[in-house]
Amino acid sequence: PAAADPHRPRYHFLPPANWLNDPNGLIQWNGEYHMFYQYNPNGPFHSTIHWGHAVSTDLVHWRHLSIALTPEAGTADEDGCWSGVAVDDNGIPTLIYSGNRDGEQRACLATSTDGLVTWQKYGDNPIIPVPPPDLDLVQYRDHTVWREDDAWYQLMGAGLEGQGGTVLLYRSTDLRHWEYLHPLLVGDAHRYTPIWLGPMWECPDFYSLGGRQILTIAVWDHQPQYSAAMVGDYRDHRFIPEIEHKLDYGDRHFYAPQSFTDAQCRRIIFGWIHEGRGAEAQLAAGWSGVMSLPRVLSVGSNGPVCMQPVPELAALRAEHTHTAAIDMPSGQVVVLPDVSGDTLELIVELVPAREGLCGIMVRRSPDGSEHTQITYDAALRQLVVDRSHASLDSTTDHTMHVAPLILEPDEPLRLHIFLDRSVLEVFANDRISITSRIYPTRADSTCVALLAERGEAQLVGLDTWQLQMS
Ligand code: DQQ
Repeated sequence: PAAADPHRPRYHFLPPANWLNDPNGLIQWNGEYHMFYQYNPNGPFHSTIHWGHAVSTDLVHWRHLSIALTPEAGTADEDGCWSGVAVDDNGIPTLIYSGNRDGEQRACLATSTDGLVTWQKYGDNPIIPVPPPDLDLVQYRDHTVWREDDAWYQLMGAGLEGQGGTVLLYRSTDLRHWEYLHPLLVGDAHRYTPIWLGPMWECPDFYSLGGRQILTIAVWDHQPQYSAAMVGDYRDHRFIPEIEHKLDYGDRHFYAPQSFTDAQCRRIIFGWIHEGRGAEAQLAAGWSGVMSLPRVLSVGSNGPVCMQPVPELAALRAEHTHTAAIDMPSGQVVVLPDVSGDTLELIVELVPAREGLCGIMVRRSPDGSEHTQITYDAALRQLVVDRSHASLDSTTDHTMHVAPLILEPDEPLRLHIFLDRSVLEVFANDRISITSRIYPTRADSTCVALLAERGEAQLVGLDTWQLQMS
């Protein structure tokens, strides 16, 4: 059933069937990229989680390997091997992950001696048997681990009851014995601006980039909300954030991201793209969850964390179409006769009218009854992915995704869009992204159109590629 499903992505990574959530253990080893992920081999739903595993030499083509971690009865991970990371311990590949037992998560360790294929769990798991005793924690799990001076440091995600999300800092000399230091940072769940950081932080990630220190977290409030980035300084083992923003404005469609540094010194990030259709539809499809495209992280000129699709994705490009400049009259939808498909890369440059709105429609049916709109509103200074007509199936997610975007006076709107059937990844002006899911019901919902409102807009140019996995 999975292969016949018209919503199943063609070039995004996902397991052959069943459930995927968070990216885990991202590492480049002997030139190969390894991706582990939260995986339920027994159905398209979150249950007893294993670690799936795949390798790639180019971040685009992945080869599935056997399951890396399996929950083991009578041990600290008997109910699941939850999220974690991979580190190079002096030549020994080592995983630190959350063992799930009786609804509680504890740090566990595993190592490999055959090039990351099979993993031996440490005999004394869990390596951190209890959370710090004097803290009243909402939840407590997930790890990021790094080397600093002569020691290993680790952050665990958590939440302080009545206060907010936090990350707890630990230190170790051997990765197996950990000393708790203090919270690196405590968020305030009662503060709503610039963004709400919620009661609990999952999947922390902590690294320096462009001379700044970055903390990314997944904001959890009984369920996944969104990923947030904080940019600031790391001094005396404390983190002082200066800037906070959503990492991707598709909210739960870019959740629990993890990043790593590759041999080219690029910081590369993947996120879990949550479904936007109900559990029943996921069961019928036989699969659930998609990995985002790999993105390169950078710190923007005025401070925020930016993500761009990796250049290697050009390997997917097949047939190319160029659409030359045209004027887009106000109040009209201009259907492009030469451009259509459901697995596309689009690079489009548009100039909105002052205070006007302009954009592009994808997955549009010829009669317009289905379409997804990606528009920029110059008056509101917002980029919007409008899914209100994305599908005639009313059980699918139709909410709007809105991102703030302030264009400089002479700056055109530049959209870089990856469409992969039900997956939509939109990058705008090299500084914001919106990841989304759409489930058109009609086989002919493959048209692309331009639109302008409240004044004439200009198409500067559009390049389209059909994308294909070779
Ligand atoms: N997913 C994992 C947890 C993590 C959550 C469980 C985030 O370790 O907190 O599958 O999506």
